Amino acid sequence: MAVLNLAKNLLIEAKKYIPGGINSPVRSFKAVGGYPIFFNKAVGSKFYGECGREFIDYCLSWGALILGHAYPKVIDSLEKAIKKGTSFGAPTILETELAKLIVEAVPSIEQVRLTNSGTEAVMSAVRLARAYTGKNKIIKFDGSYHGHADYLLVKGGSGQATLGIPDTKGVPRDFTKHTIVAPFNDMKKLKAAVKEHQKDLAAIIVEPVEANYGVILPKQGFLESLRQLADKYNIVLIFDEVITGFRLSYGGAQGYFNVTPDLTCLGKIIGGGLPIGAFGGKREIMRLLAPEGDVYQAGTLSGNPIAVTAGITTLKELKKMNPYEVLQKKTQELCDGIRLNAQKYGVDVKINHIASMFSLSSNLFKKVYHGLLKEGVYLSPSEFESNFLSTVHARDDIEKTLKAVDKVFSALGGSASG
Ligand code: KE4
Repeated sequence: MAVLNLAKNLLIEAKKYIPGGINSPVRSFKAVGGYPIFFNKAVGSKFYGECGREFIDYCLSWGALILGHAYPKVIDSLEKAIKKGTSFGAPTILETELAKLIVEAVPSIEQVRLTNSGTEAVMSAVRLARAYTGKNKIIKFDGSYHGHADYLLVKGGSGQATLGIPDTKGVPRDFTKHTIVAPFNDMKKLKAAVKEHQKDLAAIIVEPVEANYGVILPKQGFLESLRQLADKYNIVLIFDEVITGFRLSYGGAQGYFNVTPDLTCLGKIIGGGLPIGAFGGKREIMRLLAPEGDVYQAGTLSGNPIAVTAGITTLKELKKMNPYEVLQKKTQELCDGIRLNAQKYGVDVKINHIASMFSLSSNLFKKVYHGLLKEGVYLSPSEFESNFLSTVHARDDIEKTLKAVDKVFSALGGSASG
Protein backbone atom coordinates (compact mmCIF):
# COMPACT_ATOMS: atom_id res chain seq x y z
CA MET A 1 0.00 0.00 0.00
CA ALA A 2 2.91 2.29 0.84
CA VAL A 3 4.28 1.80 -2.69
CA LEU A 4 0.92 2.74 -4.19
CA ASN A 5 0.59 5.81 -1.97
CA LEU A 6 4.10 6.94 -2.85
CA ALA A 7 3.40 6.61 -6.59
CA LYS A 8 0.12 8.47 -6.14
CA ASN A 9 1.70 11.30 -4.12
CA LEU A 10 4.64 11.71 -6.50
CA LEU A 11 2.20 11.99 -9.39
CA ILE A 12 0.02 14.52 -7.53
CA GLU A 13 3.13 16.65 -6.88
CA ALA A 14 4.30 16.34 -10.50
CA LYS A 15 0.84 17.26 -11.83
CA LYS A 16 1.08 20.61 -10.04
CA TYR A 17 3.76 21.64 -12.53
CA ILE A 18 3.61 19.23 -15.50
CA PRO A 19 0.47 18.43 -17.52
CA GLY A 20 -0.50 14.89 -16.54
CA GLY A 21 2.62 14.77 -14.38
CA ILE A 22 4.67 13.29 -17.19
CA ASN A 23 6.59 14.61 -20.20
CA SER A 24 5.27 12.07 -22.67
CA PRO A 25 1.75 10.62 -22.58
CA VAL A 26 2.68 7.00 -23.10
CA ARG A 27 4.50 7.01 -19.73
CA SER A 28 1.31 7.93 -17.91
CA PHE A 29 0.00 4.37 -17.27
CA LYS A 30 -3.28 5.59 -18.77
CA ALA A 31 -3.29 2.48 -20.97
CA VAL A 32 -2.83 0.09 -18.04
CA GLY A 33 -4.43 1.95 -15.12
CA GLY A 34 -2.88 2.78 -11.79
CA TYR A 35 -0.03 5.21 -11.18
CA PRO A 36 3.25 5.40 -13.11
CA ILE A 37 6.29 4.36 -11.14
CA PHE A 38 8.87 7.12 -10.66
CA PHE A 39 12.40 5.76 -11.09
CA ASN A 40 15.67 7.19 -9.84
CA LYS A 41 18.37 4.71 -10.78
CA ALA A 42 19.04 2.13 -13.49
CA VAL A 43 21.87 -0.35 -14.08
CA GLY A 44 22.05 -3.15 -16.64
CA SER A 45 18.67 -4.84 -17.15
CA LYS A 46 17.20 -3.33 -13.98
CA PHE A 47 15.85 -0.04 -12.79
CA TYR A 48 14.82 1.10 -9.32
CA GLY A 49 11.72 2.97 -8.21
CA GLU A 50 11.64 5.80 -5.69
CA CYS A 51 9.88 3.11 -3.64
CA GLY A 52 13.19 1.21 -3.59
CA ARG A 53 11.80 -1.72 -5.58
CA GLU A 54 13.83 -3.35 -8.35
CA PHE A 55 12.28 -4.13 -11.76
CA ILE A 56 13.55 -6.06 -14.76
CA ASP A 57 13.10 -3.48 -17.52
CA TYR A 58 11.72 -4.55 -20.93
CA CYS A 59 10.84 -1.00 -21.99
CA LEU A 60 14.49 0.14 -22.04
CA SER A 61 13.62 3.77 -22.70
CA TRP A 62 11.30 2.66 -25.54
CA GLY A 63 14.01 0.63 -27.22
CA ALA A 64 16.95 3.03 -26.96
CA LEU A 65 19.02 1.01 -24.48
CA ILE A 66 20.09 -2.08 -26.44
CA LEU A 67 23.20 -2.28 -24.20
CA GLY A 68 21.09 -1.89 -21.08
CA HIS A 69 21.12 0.91 -18.52
CA ALA A 70 24.33 2.75 -17.52
CA TYR A 71 26.50 0.57 -19.73
CA PRO A 72 30.02 1.08 -18.29
CA LYS A 73 31.73 2.04 -21.57
CA VAL A 74 28.95 4.52 -22.35
CA ILE A 75 29.20 6.06 -18.89
CA ASP A 76 33.00 6.25 -19.08
CA SER A 77 32.85 7.97 -22.48
CA LEU A 78 30.25 10.44 -21.21
CA GLU A 79 32.27 11.26 -18.07
CA LYS A 80 35.24 12.17 -20.26
CA ALA A 81 33.14 14.07 -22.83
CA ILE A 82 31.16 16.14 -20.33
CA LYS A 83 34.35 17.57 -18.81
CA LYS A 84 35.13 19.08 -22.22
CA GLY A 85 31.85 20.98 -22.34
CA THR A 86 28.28 20.07 -23.20
CA SER A 87 27.52 21.99 -26.38
CA PHE A 88 29.56 24.10 -28.74
CA GLY A 89 26.93 25.22 -31.26
CA ALA A 90 29.65 24.56 -33.78
CA PRO A 91 30.83 21.47 -35.67
CA THR A 92 32.83 18.77 -33.90
CA ILE A 93 34.72 15.80 -35.27
CA LEU A 94 32.52 13.63 -33.06
CA GLU A 95 29.57 14.31 -35.39
CA THR A 96 31.66 13.23 -38.35
CA GLU A 97 32.59 10.06 -36.49
CA LEU A 98 28.97 9.13 -35.68
CA ALA A 99 27.85 9.96 -39.22
CA LYS A 100 30.63 7.74 -40.61
CA LEU A 101 29.58 4.85 -38.35
CA ILE A 102 25.96 5.17 -39.56
CA VAL A 103 26.97 5.45 -43.23
CA GLU A 104 29.23 2.40 -42.92
CA ALA A 105 26.50 0.39 -41.16
CA VAL A 106 23.61 1.23 -43.51
CA PRO A 107 24.57 1.10 -47.22
CA SER A 108 21.51 3.07 -48.38
CA ILE A 109 22.66 6.02 -46.28
CA GLU A 110 25.29 7.96 -48.22
CA GLN A 111 24.88 11.05 -46.06
CA VAL A 112 23.13 11.62 -42.75
CA ARG A 113 22.10 14.59 -40.64
CA LEU A 114 21.55 14.43 -36.89
CA THR A 115 18.53 15.87 -35.06
CA ASN A 116 17.35 15.86 -31.44
CA SER A 117 14.47 13.40 -31.84
CA GLY A 118 12.85 10.89 -34.14
CA THR A 119 10.01 13.32 -34.76
CA GLU A 120 12.42 15.90 -36.14
CA ALA A 121 14.13 13.23 -38.25
CA VAL A 122 10.83 12.19 -39.83
CA MET A 123 9.67 15.78 -40.37
CA SER A 124 12.95 16.56 -42.13
CA ALA A 125 12.87 13.43 -44.29
CA VAL A 126 9.31 14.16 -45.45
CA ARG A 127 10.19 17.80 -46.26
CA LEU A 128 13.20 16.59 -48.22
CA ALA A 129 11.10 14.06 -50.16
CA ARG A 130 8.60 16.77 -51.09
CA ALA A 131 11.39 19.07 -52.28
CA TYR A 132 13.10 16.29 -54.23
CA THR A 133 9.97 15.18 -56.07
CA GLY A 134 8.16 18.52 -56.23
CA LYS A 135 5.08 16.63 -55.04
CA ASN A 136 3.04 17.06 -51.84
CA LYS A 137 1.20 13.93 -50.76
CA ILE A 138 2.57 11.18 -48.53
CA ILE A 139 1.26 7.73 -47.73
CA LYS A 140 1.59 6.35 -44.21
CA PHE A 141 0.11 3.17 -42.83
CA ASP A 142 -2.54 2.79 -40.19
CA GLY A 143 -1.13 1.65 -36.87
CA SER A 144 2.20 3.32 -37.55
CA TYR A 145 3.58 6.16 -35.46
CA HIS A 146 6.19 8.51 -36.84
CA GLY A 147 6.42 11.12 -34.08
CA HIS A 148 4.09 14.03 -33.43
CA ALA A 149 4.40 16.29 -36.48
CA ASP A 150 0.94 17.72 -37.21
CA TYR A 151 0.34 16.07 -40.58
CA LEU A 152 1.35 12.64 -39.23
CA LEU A 153 -1.12 12.62 -36.33
CA VAL A 154 -3.82 11.17 -38.53
CA LYS A 155 -6.02 8.15 -38.43
CA GLY A 156 -7.19 6.13 -41.36
CA GLY A 157 -10.74 6.24 -42.58
CA SER A 158 -12.83 3.13 -42.90
CA GLY A 159 -10.13 0.64 -43.86
CA GLN A 160 -9.66 1.87 -47.43
CA ALA A 161 -6.72 4.15 -48.14
CA THR A 162 -8.24 7.45 -47.19
CA LEU A 163 -7.19 11.01 -46.76
CA GLY A 164 -5.97 11.33 -43.17
CA ILE A 165 -8.23 12.74 -40.51
CA PRO A 166 -6.51 14.50 -37.61
CA ASP A 167 -6.61 12.20 -34.59
CA THR A 168 -5.73 14.95 -32.14
CA LYS A 169 -7.15 18.35 -31.34
CA GLY A 170 -5.08 21.31 -32.50
CA VAL A 171 -4.36 20.05 -36.00
CA PRO A 172 -6.43 21.85 -38.65
CA ARG A 173 -8.05 19.44 -41.12
CA ASP A 174 -6.16 21.33 -43.80
CA PHE A 175 -2.83 20.18 -42.39
CA THR A 176 -3.64 16.54 -43.07
CA LYS A 177 -5.06 16.88 -46.57
CA HIS A 178 -1.80 15.64 -48.10
CA THR A 179 -1.57 12.60 -45.82
CA ILE A 180 -3.08 9.36 -47.07
CA VAL A 181 -3.48 6.41 -44.71
CA ALA A 182 -3.31 2.91 -46.17
CA PRO A 183 -3.80 -0.42 -44.41
CA PHE A 184 -0.41 -1.99 -43.54
CA ASN A 185 0.42 -5.17 -45.47
CA ASP A 186 -2.45 -4.64 -47.93
CA MET A 187 -0.82 -4.38 -51.36
CA LYS A 188 -4.10 -4.19 -53.27
CA LYS A 189 -5.32 -1.09 -51.42
CA LEU A 190 -1.88 0.47 -51.48
CA LYS A 191 -1.54 0.06 -55.24
CA ALA A 192 -4.98 1.63 -55.69
CA ALA A 193 -3.97 4.60 -53.51
CA VAL A 194 -0.66 5.05 -55.33
CA LYS A 195 -2.43 4.94 -58.72
CA GLU A 196 -5.05 7.45 -57.54
CA HIS A 197 -2.57 9.95 -56.15
CA GLN A 198 0.52 9.18 -58.24
CA LYS A 199 0.68 12.65 -59.82
CA ASP A 200 1.19 14.30 -56.46
CA LEU A 201 2.69 11.53 -54.34
CA ALA A 202 6.08 12.51 -52.84
CA ALA A 203 6.74 9.70 -50.38
CA ILE A 204 5.65 6.47 -48.80
CA ILE A 205 6.75 6.33 -45.18
CA VAL A 206 6.71 2.99 -43.41
CA GLU A 207 7.88 1.39 -40.20
CA PRO A 208 9.39 -1.72 -41.84
CA VAL A 209 8.21 -3.61 -38.76
CA GLU A 210 5.28 -1.82 -37.13
CA ALA A 211 6.24 -1.34 -33.49
CA ASN A 212 3.61 1.10 -32.26
CA TYR A 213 0.55 -1.08 -32.65
CA GLY A 214 2.13 -4.11 -31.14
CA VAL A 215 4.85 -5.76 -33.20
CA ILE A 216 3.45 -6.35 -36.69
CA LEU A 217 5.73 -7.99 -39.23
CA PRO A 218 5.63 -7.11 -42.93
CA LYS A 219 4.01 -9.83 -45.04
CA GLN A 220 6.32 -11.70 -47.40
CA GLY A 221 7.06 -9.37 -50.33
CA PHE A 222 5.34 -6.31 -48.88
CA LEU A 223 8.47 -4.20 -48.41
CA GLU A 224 9.79 -5.31 -51.82
CA SER A 225 6.51 -4.14 -53.37
CA LEU A 226 6.94 -0.72 -51.77
CA ARG A 227 10.33 -0.48 -53.45
CA GLN A 228 8.85 -1.41 -56.83
CA LEU A 229 5.99 1.08 -56.50
CA ALA A 230 8.42 3.84 -55.45
CA ASP A 231 10.59 3.16 -58.50
CA LYS A 232 7.64 2.98 -60.87
CA TYR A 233 5.97 6.22 -59.77
CA ASN A 234 9.02 8.33 -58.74
CA ILE A 235 8.10 8.23 -55.06
CA VAL A 236 10.65 8.53 -52.24
CA LEU A 237 10.53 5.42 -50.04
CA ILE A 238 11.22 6.39 -46.42
CA PHE A 239 11.92 3.70 -43.82
CA ASP A 240 11.19 4.97 -40.35
CA GLU A 241 13.78 2.93 -38.45
CA VAL A 242 13.68 4.97 -35.25
CA ILE A 243 12.94 1.69 -33.45
CA THR A 244 14.24 -0.98 -35.86
CA GLY A 245 17.50 0.82 -36.68
CA PHE A 246 20.43 -1.10 -35.12
CA ARG A 247 17.75 -3.20 -33.38
CA LEU A 248 16.92 -5.85 -35.99
CA SER A 249 20.50 -6.02 -37.20
CA TYR A 250 23.50 -3.73 -37.34
CA GLY A 251 22.09 -2.63 -40.71
CA GLY A 252 18.58 -2.21 -39.28
CA ALA A 253 15.40 -3.66 -40.81
CA GLN A 254 16.59 -2.83 -44.31
CA GLY A 255 19.62 -5.03 -43.69
CA TYR A 256 17.48 -7.72 -42.10
CA PHE A 257 14.92 -7.82 -44.98
CA ASN A 258 17.36 -6.72 -47.70
CA VAL A 259 15.10 -3.94 -49.03
CA THR A 260 16.62 -0.54 -49.78
CA PRO A 261 14.75 2.70 -48.99
CA ASP A 262 15.70 6.11 -50.41
CA LEU A 263 15.70 7.80 -46.99
CA THR A 264 15.94 6.35 -43.50
CA CYS A 265 14.98 7.88 -40.16
CA LEU A 266 16.84 6.79 -37.04
CA GLY A 267 16.77 7.58 -33.32
CA LYS A 268 16.88 5.89 -29.91
CA ILE A 269 19.79 3.37 -30.15
CA ILE A 270 22.07 5.79 -32.06
CA GLY A 271 21.98 8.13 -29.04
CA GLY A 272 22.64 5.44 -26.44
CA GLY A 273 19.78 6.80 -24.33
CA LEU A 274 20.39 10.51 -24.92
CA PRO A 275 18.17 12.77 -27.08
CA ILE A 276 18.86 12.11 -30.75
CA GLY A 277 17.42 11.47 -34.19
CA ALA A 278 18.90 11.21 -37.65
CA PHE A 279 17.78 11.06 -41.26
CA GLY A 280 19.89 10.02 -44.19
CA GLY A 281 19.95 8.47 -47.61
CA LYS A 282 20.98 9.06 -51.18
CA ARG A 283 23.45 11.90 -51.64
CA GLU A 284 21.37 13.24 -54.58
CA ILE A 285 18.50 13.80 -52.14
CA MET A 286 20.50 14.86 -49.07
CA ARG A 287 22.38 17.50 -51.06
CA LEU A 288 19.15 19.53 -51.27
CA LEU A 289 19.53 20.38 -47.57
CA ALA A 290 20.63 23.86 -46.48
CA PRO A 291 23.17 25.34 -46.48
CA GLU A 292 24.23 23.81 -49.84
CA GLY A 293 20.69 23.21 -50.97
CA ASP A 294 17.52 25.15 -50.35
CA VAL A 295 15.60 22.82 -48.03
CA TYR A 296 15.84 24.37 -44.61
CA GLN A 297 16.36 22.14 -41.58
CA ALA A 298 18.04 22.99 -38.28
CA GLY A 299 18.45 22.33 -34.55
CA THR A 300 20.26 24.13 -31.73
CA LEU A 301 21.50 20.93 -30.14
CA SER A 302 21.54 18.71 -33.21
CA GLY A 303 24.72 16.63 -33.08
CA ASN A 304 25.57 17.81 -29.56
CA PRO A 305 28.80 16.22 -28.32
CA ILE A 306 27.23 14.44 -25.33
CA ALA A 307 24.47 12.53 -27.17
CA VAL A 308 26.86 11.87 -30.05
CA THR A 309 29.47 10.46 -27.67
CA ALA A 310 26.93 8.01 -26.24
CA GLY A 311 25.89 7.09 -29.76
CA ILE A 312 29.45 6.50 -30.97
CA THR A 313 30.24 4.28 -27.98
CA THR A 314 27.01 2.33 -28.45
CA LEU A 315 27.46 1.72 -32.19
CA LYS A 316 31.12 0.78 -31.77
CA GLU A 317 30.13 -1.74 -29.09
CA LEU A 318 27.37 -3.20 -31.28
CA LYS A 319 29.72 -3.43 -34.26
CA LYS A 320 32.30 -5.27 -32.15
CA MET A 321 29.85 -7.55 -30.33
CA ASN A 322 27.38 -8.24 -33.17
CA PRO A 323 24.95 -9.45 -30.50
CA TYR A 324 21.96 -9.96 -32.79
CA GLU A 325 21.85 -13.74 -32.92
CA VAL A 326 22.17 -14.05 -29.14
CA LEU A 327 19.54 -11.35 -28.64
CA GLN A 328 17.18 -13.16 -31.00
CA LYS A 329 17.67 -16.49 -29.16
CA LYS A 330 17.05 -14.89 -25.76
CA THR A 331 13.90 -13.21 -27.05
CA GLN A 332 12.68 -16.42 -28.67
CA GLU A 333 13.19 -18.30 -25.36
CA LEU A 334 11.28 -15.63 -23.42
CA CYS A 335 8.39 -15.46 -25.90
CA ASP A 336 8.12 -19.26 -26.17
CA GLY A 337 8.05 -19.46 -22.38
CA ILE A 338 5.26 -16.89 -22.15
CA ARG A 339 3.25 -18.71 -24.82
CA LEU A 340 3.74 -22.04 -23.05
CA ASN A 341 2.48 -20.59 -19.79
CA ALA A 342 -0.51 -19.01 -21.52
CA GLN A 343 -1.45 -22.40 -22.99
CA LYS A 344 -0.83 -24.18 -19.69
CA TYR A 345 -3.24 -21.93 -17.80
CA GLY A 346 -5.62 -21.10 -20.64
CA VAL A 347 -4.83 -17.37 -20.56
CA ASP A 348 -5.55 -15.48 -23.79
CA VAL A 349 -2.20 -13.91 -24.75
CA LYS A 350 -0.83 -13.06 -28.20
CA ILE A 351 2.90 -12.61 -28.54
CA ASN A 352 4.49 -11.18 -31.69
CA HIS A 353 8.22 -10.89 -31.90
CA ILE A 354 11.19 -10.39 -34.18
CA ALA A 355 14.87 -10.11 -33.28
CA SER A 356 14.95 -8.61 -29.75
CA MET A 357 11.57 -6.89 -29.71
CA PHE A 358 8.20 -8.33 -28.79
CA SER A 359 4.65 -7.30 -28.00
CA LEU A 360 2.15 -8.97 -25.70
CA SER A 361 -1.59 -8.42 -26.17
CA SER A 362 -4.44 -9.96 -24.20
CA ASN A 363 -8.03 -9.29 -23.21
CA LEU A 364 -6.58 -9.44 -19.68
CA PHE A 365 -3.68 -7.11 -20.47
CA LYS A 366 -4.17 -4.78 -17.52
CA LYS A 367 -4.27 -7.69 -15.09
CA VAL A 368 -1.24 -9.32 -16.73
CA TYR A 369 0.59 -6.01 -16.67
CA HIS A 370 0.02 -5.24 -13.01
CA GLY A 371 0.50 -8.87 -11.99
CA LEU A 372 3.95 -8.87 -13.57
CA LEU A 373 4.71 -5.44 -12.13
CA LYS A 374 3.99 -6.79 -8.67
CA GLU A 375 6.53 -9.54 -9.38
CA GLY A 376 9.17 -6.98 -10.40
CA VAL A 377 8.78 -7.28 -14.18
CA TYR A 378 8.27 -3.98 -16.03
CA LEU A 379 6.78 -4.17 -19.53
CA SER A 380 6.12 -1.09 -21.70
CA PRO A 381 2.90 0.31 -20.18
CA SER A 382 0.67 -0.29 -23.19
CA GLU A 383 -0.19 -3.40 -25.22
CA PHE A 384 0.31 -1.31 -28.36
CA GLU A 385 3.92 -0.63 -27.45
CA SER A 386 6.87 -2.91 -28.08
CA ASN A 387 9.10 -4.49 -25.47
CA PHE A 388 12.81 -5.03 -25.85
CA LEU A 389 15.73 -7.09 -24.60
CA SER A 390 19.24 -5.76 -24.13
CA THR A 391 22.62 -7.44 -24.40
CA VAL A 392 22.74 -7.49 -20.58
CA HIS A 393 19.41 -9.25 -19.98
CA ALA A 394 20.84 -12.40 -18.43
CA ARG A 395 19.54 -15.96 -18.08
CA ASP A 396 18.58 -15.12 -14.55
CA ASP A 397 16.36 -12.27 -15.79
CA ILE A 398 14.59 -14.56 -18.26
CA GLU A 399 14.10 -17.24 -15.63
CA LYS A 400 12.77 -14.74 -13.07
CA THR A 401 10.45 -13.27 -15.71
CA LEU A 402 9.06 -16.68 -16.71
CA LYS A 403 8.58 -17.58 -13.04
CA ALA A 404 6.60 -14.36 -12.61
CA VAL A 405 4.60 -15.15 -15.77
CA ASP A 406 3.80 -18.62 -14.42
CA LYS A 407 2.60 -17.16 -11.11
CA VAL A 408 0.48 -14.44 -12.74
CA PHE A 409 -1.02 -16.70 -15.41
CA SER A 410 -1.82 -19.47 -12.91
CA ALA A 411 -3.76 -16.91 -10.85
CA LEU A 412 -5.50 -15.55 -13.94
CA GLY A 413 -6.12 -18.95 -15.48
CA GLY A 414 -9.33 -19.40 -13.52
CA SER A 415 -10.69 -15.93 -14.39
CA ALA A 416 -9.71 -16.51 -18.03
CA SER A 417 -11.85 -19.62 -18.18
CA GLY A 418 -14.65 -17.50 -16.73
P1 KE4 B 1 10.79 10.68 -30.80
O1 KE4 B 1 10.38 12.06 -31.36
O2 KE4 B 1 9.89 10.24 -29.66
O3 KE4 B 1 12.28 10.59 -30.49
O4 KE4 B 1 10.58 9.63 -31.99
C1 KE4 B 1 9.34 9.57 -32.64
C2 KE4 B 1 9.17 8.20 -33.28
C3 KE4 B 1 9.33 8.10 -34.66
N1 KE4 B 1 9.18 6.91 -35.28
C4 KE4 B 1 8.90 5.78 -34.58
C5 KE4 B 1 8.75 4.47 -35.32
C6 KE4 B 1 8.73 5.83 -33.18
O5 KE4 B 1 8.42 4.69 -32.50
C7 KE4 B 1 8.89 7.06 -32.51
C8 KE4 B 1 8.73 7.20 -31.01
N2 KE4 B 1 8.43 6.00 -30.30
C9 KE4 B 1 7.66 6.16 -29.09
C10 KE4 B 1 7.39 4.78 -28.48
N3 KE4 B 1 6.79 3.89 -29.37
C11 KE4 B 1 8.32 7.08 -28.14
C12 KE4 B 1 7.80 7.03 -26.74
C13 KE4 B 1 7.15 8.33 -26.35
O6 KE4 B 1 6.48 8.94 -27.21
O7 KE4 B 1 7.32 8.70 -25.17
